[in-house]
Amino acid sequence: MQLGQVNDQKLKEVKQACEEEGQDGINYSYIMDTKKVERQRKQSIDTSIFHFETDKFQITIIDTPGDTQYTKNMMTGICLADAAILMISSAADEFEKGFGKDGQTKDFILHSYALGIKQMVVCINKMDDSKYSFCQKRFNEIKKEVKQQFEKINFNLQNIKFIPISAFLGDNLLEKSPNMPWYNSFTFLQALDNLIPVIRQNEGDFRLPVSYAFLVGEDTQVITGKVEQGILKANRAICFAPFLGKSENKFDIIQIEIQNKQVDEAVCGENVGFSIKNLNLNDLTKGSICGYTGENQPRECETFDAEMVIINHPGSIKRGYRPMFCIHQAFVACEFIDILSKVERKTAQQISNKPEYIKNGEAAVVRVRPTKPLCVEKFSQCPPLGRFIVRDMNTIVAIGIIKDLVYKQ
Ligand SMILES: Nc1nc2c(ncn2[C@@H]2O[C@H](COP(=O)(O)OP(=O)(O)OP(=O)(O)O)[C@@H](O)[C@H]2O)c(=O)[nH]1
Ligand SMILES: [Mg+2]
Repeated sequence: MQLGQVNDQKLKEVKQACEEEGQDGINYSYIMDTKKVERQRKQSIDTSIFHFETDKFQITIIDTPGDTQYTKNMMTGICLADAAILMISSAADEFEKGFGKDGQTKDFILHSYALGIKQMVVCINKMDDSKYSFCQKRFNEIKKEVKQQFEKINFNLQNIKFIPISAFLGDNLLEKSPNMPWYNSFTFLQALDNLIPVIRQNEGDFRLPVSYAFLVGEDTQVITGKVEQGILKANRAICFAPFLGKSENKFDIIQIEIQNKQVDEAVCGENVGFSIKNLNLNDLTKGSICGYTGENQPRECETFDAEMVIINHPGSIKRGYRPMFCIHQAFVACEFIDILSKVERKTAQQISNKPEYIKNGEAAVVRVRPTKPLCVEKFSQCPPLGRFIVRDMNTIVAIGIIKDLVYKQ
């Protein structure tokens, strides 16, 4: 808003919606929360995207929901990001609730780390709240606790900035806040401009996990997602894995768009949309990977060997365990068919061969079989498609990377 990049049409729509609901003033969360149900419940449910520019960067904000009910949507949002912005409320009891056992703050940090986020801007928001009113002590206490959480998982603290803000009043967003003279570091905008661009894997086979696939008109299908490796070019034949159809798995790209502008190609890291014809949308699954047809096309796996650290499990994990694996845009239950070895956490050196079970704090290499069609890659070959989070009973059980895999014949 302050950068003047929310266009008039959008503002008009938001103002009108607030008026119709009899609200006092404008609810700015409606800029991102566009669905009726999100506005009714006053919380984000799905991820939403907004583009803006600073002097230095073109930035795409992927707003993810914070409520624990929508963790899957949060994860798919994080997978699309190069860096994360964590909004923490400093208001009385709100920080404590979010940071507590049933809150989402710690999970967000762990998810981001496991999904490859290396840089984070942590905004301690609502500094205007009446109880603590721009209080330095409150900021320092929250910073200290959150910092400890990053230290626990060995997140590089040099890549994290903590900023006290009031999103409502604009304090420390574009300009230094006169209400917090004790704070002498980056504003939010400066923190964004100081992010280090992520190194792209433009080399290598083109890979794009499908975020959304939908029909436009009668016979055109649009696919959206982030190019995770290689370059997407028009006039190339593409295919998908998993592909559930019996018809030919080969499609010509008609048009590529980035931020509603037509382009000839999209390099690694871009969030794009492209159109094709003759695809039955039911032939894709959540997490289908798009690549070029040919020798190195994406393929379904039969099993994969996963190196993981067990973070949170109340008992011992044995063969037959079947938790949920969250990998790029896919959520698939996978069975532990063999625990191949227990390894040293830091060095990945083998400690024991074929242990009976593994438990909290231990690291292991486990052979895993997906219960549904799934396409993944070795971490060494394509990191974004080779890292995962294991979830069970609404918590993160383990995080890890794929060391090896066997393709389906
Ligand atoms: N006092 C104060 N309230 C704020 C500030 N920023 C946001 N709020 C209020 O906090 C509430 C939640 O805001 P949202 O923008 O919906 O928060 P969110 O993090 O997107 O929440 P989810 O979508 O559920 O994850 C709203 O009632 C806002 O008015 C602030 O700087 N100060
Ligand atoms: Mg929201």
